Amino acid sequence: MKNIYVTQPFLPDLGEFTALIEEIWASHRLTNNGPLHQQLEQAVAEYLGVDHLSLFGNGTIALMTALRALDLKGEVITTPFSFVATTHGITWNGLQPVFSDIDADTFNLDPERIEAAITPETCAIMPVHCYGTPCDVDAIGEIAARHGLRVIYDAAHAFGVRDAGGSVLRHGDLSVLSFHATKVFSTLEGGAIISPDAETKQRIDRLKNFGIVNEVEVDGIGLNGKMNEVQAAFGLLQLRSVDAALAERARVAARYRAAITGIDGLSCLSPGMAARENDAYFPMLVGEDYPLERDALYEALRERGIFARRYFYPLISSIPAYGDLPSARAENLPVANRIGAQVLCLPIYPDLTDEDVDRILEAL
Ligand code: T4K
Repeated sequence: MKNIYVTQPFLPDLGEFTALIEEIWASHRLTNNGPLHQQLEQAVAEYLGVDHLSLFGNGTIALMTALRALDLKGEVITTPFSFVATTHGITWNGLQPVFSDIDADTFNLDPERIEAAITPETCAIMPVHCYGTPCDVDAIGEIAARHGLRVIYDAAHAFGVRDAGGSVLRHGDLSVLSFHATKVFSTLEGGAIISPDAETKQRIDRLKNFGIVNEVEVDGIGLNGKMNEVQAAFGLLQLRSVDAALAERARVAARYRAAITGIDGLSCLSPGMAARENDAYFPMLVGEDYPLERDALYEALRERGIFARRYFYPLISSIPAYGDLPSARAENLPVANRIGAQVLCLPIYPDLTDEDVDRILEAL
């Protein structure tokens, strides 16, 4: 029986990709804001309904650049329930991460706990729209305004997610996307920063290109965060079928949800937390009423060729680099610790067939 992994990227037509690669060959333009990069930047911004977007070579460099662009010093309040890149981006900027607990219904930062974590050293909040579920952006925005803090959303999971007012990426000072191969929309590796205005976008575009202004001027300490033409070519083709891919993800999620509500001890996030969801992940919680503990279920599924993943276990606050921080103590993060011990992300991707889903449900 074939193995089923937590995700599988959907690939564009190889003939169409080859045609674009031939264009790249003919032009000899491989990177540094080439024509396909320019096309993709505009096309992704249009698709998402945002005005100012900068493409990046990956999401982690985009996170690092976003924090750098705001010229921050001090502590950044963030979630322990995410991929390690969220906190690493903070630390690579010489900033101090401070972990704050999550909400049990959304798995995103709990605004009340953010407020309690603020000190005179706090300069910013970095929430994550975890699994693509929007954060409580109004409460976070209000807290940030009251305390004079910047907000940088790690929106790595939130491609295409909309709330009642439009793209969820418009909130905060900056939002950062990932276009990794495992994401809803991919450029092989890739990412983007959404800026509120043209001036901020220009600062970010310079920072991702070493700080270069022109042949003789370098403004600030930039890095190399650029996306190349091959990545952009892949992205242009992916964008054409992203709506179809989202529809297929919704099909899988609906099938899981309908069945899982009938299995004692298993629960999943409520649908409808965004006006438009992206079903980037399908997390479920393995509760006490289920006959197996989460890790035993994870192993039992593996034995059946089903590679679900424990995103996000261990918590970022539990890895050696961060485990000694005062905010990393388990008593400070009771909800994140509980969810981290119970969560299991089931396979979800456009090409997962109804038969595959039924095989997974049968195993559960
Ligand atoms: N912030 C958040 C909240 C994030 O979740 C991430 C990335 C970032 C920031 C950083 O963005 P990037 O710098 O990555 O753009 C994966 C991804 O590598 C990572 O991008 C992602 N989050 C994280 C949640 O998941 P792994 O170590 O679990 O990936 P891996 O290699 O085990 O892949 C999972 C499964 O996907 C494999 O079993 C098979 C399948 N797969 C994977 C790849 C890479 C494929 O079928 N094809 C592939 O090419 O981290």
